[in-house]
Amino acid sequence: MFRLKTFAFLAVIAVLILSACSTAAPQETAEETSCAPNCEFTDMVFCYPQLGAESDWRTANTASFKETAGDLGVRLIFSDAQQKQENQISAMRSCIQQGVDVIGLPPVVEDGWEPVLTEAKEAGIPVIIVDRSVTADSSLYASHIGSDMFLEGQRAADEMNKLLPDGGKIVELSGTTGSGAAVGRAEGFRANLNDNIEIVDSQTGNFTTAEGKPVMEAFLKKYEGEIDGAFIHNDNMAIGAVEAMKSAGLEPGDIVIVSVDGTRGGFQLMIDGWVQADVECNPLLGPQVYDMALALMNGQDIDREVLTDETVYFPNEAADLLPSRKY
Ligand code: GYE
Repeated sequence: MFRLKTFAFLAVIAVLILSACSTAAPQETAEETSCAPNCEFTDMVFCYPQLGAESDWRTANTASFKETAGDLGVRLIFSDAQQKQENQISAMRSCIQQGVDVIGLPPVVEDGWEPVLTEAKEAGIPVIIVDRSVTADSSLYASHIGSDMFLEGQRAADEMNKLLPDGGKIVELSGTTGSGAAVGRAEGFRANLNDNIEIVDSQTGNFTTAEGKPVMEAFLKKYEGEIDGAFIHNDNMAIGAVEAMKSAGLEPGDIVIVSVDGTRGGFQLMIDGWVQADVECNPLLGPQVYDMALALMNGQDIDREVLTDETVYFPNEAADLLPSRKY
């Protein structure tokens, strides 16, 4: 009995010592990174608390960060917050505790990041806001790399104006409520939409196919025969919306659709005649973000805002371009 207790006691001590060793990484800061100014990618521990896996855009974004880390030799600490801000915040706190070199944050929503950004700043860990924006003061983070969501909304409206030159009634399937992507696209769209086009309803489909479908079903019931067009904030929701339109017996073009992302799914919808314009949003941000993270580790100057160069895709080129699409 005594021996058993002694053994158990020693075992507990051993586990405690081992776990202390594995979590007690040195607290490095950007300025104090010991390799600066000659840090290489193989010196970098990079934290990416991904916001979720809600869309093909997101899957491609995750793949870009994982594959590029593998190619460069960056040590990536990756997590998936399942579209919950509190999960992203705790993943960030864990990275701060581990003393990572740089954090890339793709924020699920815009508000509420001040406390954790302040904690990162106090720990000397630079944060690059990736993809969507935050409302926090820009002194709390190093830079933002991502799309101009307002411009995407404007581009979507320009296409809707061309599709409905005599005006009409449209619905909007918007992205996650409170996300920089949904807010920017909605505002940009309204800024450029012609006065003779009326947005009769707007509901969120949370950027997913599964949630986009019932939203469109409800629109079709509520405004039977009245809808001329739909602005849909991403291709995955467009896929769900088209399923609803098919079930309701609609044909391609009965309701014109402008979507966003330019994923393979969106290209297929253009080829099949359902989507008339797809505003590009590029998820392949890994290489750019790691380059900036390395510059930060080496104490170099960086741009405080880097917006992705994007375009609009149309059905007439969709079949030719689809085979070369990376996402
Ligand atoms: O458009 C959508 C994804 O934040 C730009 O998030 C991103 C958006 C993208 O779920 O498909």
